[in-house]
Amino acid sequence: MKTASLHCGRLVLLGLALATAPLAAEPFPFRIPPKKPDRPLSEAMNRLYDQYMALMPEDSELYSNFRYTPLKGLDYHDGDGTISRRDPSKVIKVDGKYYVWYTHRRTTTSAQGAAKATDTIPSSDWDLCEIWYATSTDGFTWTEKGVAVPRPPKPQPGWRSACTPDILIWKGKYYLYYQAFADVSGRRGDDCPVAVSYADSPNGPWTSANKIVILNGAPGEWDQYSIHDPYPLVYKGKIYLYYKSDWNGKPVLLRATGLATADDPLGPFTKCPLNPVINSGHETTLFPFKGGIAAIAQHNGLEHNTIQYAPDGINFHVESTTTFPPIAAGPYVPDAFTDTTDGRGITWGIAHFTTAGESRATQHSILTRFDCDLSQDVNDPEMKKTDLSLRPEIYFSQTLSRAQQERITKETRTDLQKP
Ligand code: AAL
Repeated sequence: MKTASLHCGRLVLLGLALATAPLAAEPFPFRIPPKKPDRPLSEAMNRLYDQYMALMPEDSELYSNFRYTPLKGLDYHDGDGTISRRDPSKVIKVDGKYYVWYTHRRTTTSAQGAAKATDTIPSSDWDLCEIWYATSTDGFTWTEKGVAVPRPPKPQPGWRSACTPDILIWKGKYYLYYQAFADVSGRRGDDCPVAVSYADSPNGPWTSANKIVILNGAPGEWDQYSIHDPYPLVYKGKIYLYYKSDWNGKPVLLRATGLATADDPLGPFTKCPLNPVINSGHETTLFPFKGGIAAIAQHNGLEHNTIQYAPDGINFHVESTTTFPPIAAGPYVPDAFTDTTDGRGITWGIAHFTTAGESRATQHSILTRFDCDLSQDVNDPEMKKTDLSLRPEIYFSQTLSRAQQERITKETRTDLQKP
């Protein structure tokens, strides 16, 4: 009822505004004025001039569509579900080579759910995992180098599963932040904090800090159960570590992004008092852009499939909507750690698809390359197209469920009986 009365109130106010607004002297011009015209404007046209960096996708540095290319060089056991790679880190370049870290699962079966999980049977695709890494000299063909962070012995953080890594370079040292599961994912929920390991080289050896650096919130706080997708950047002289939490619980699980900052990679991290700072997304991707931070939010929330921008790294707003954004993207962000005040943006990276495999028995995740133009230094008009002209079969692949068909049949029968 509250929503309806709020909506009604807004309509009344809008009606009053329209009734009192001076009628426009003349119709809006054919050629879009480059600057906001001094005349009455609708909410939509006010927003076009006030909220966005550009007036059209072709001119927006924070709009892009996305293109995908299968990676070469990684073996998935013919897709039998026993190997999974997912949740890649950002890509870094060291001595003329690209590096990426990711969740690596190698188990005798695919994920079987919490009830059937054992010390060797995974509950989820990211259970019983380690962090592995791969290198490349072109971003398309990758050579797997092996384990970076193994599961440590119980009861060290991550003994059940170490997954969903991201990389930070700080004062010449390398830091891998990752979800440190101390229980079977899915037993209560996807509950975990974040731990960190460090090394002098991207090739390791990695030393575990053997401590939790991003703690779960206190009971009743939005991030009490899960600290997911740690995503460190260097901004304003500090480590800005963005993370996701699953909150609100049953019956509707929500996802949002929080921020914790520190002066030292091993903490202490201070959570932003305005958390959550992004109200949608899942494994949200972020990068320095001009003097602020940009984000790609996908999967969940009213603002999913949007590209957002926070001039201060905290207060994000939607800059554009997009389609088929990369999932769990780890972009190549050359200025991720340079504490830049003029972030140049991104053009490619690694992401994942969690829907590989012909059935649940073989379900696994695979890594993919994505390309885009969210860069001040590139102008690729093909990446600025909004109408992707997708073939009918893409749409027909989104079929009605049996329950939806039954509902529609019932509604249609009822409707046809009406006069
Ligand atoms: C991912 C991430 C986190 C979750 C699970 C593995 O997409 O959000 O890492 O725990 O799913």
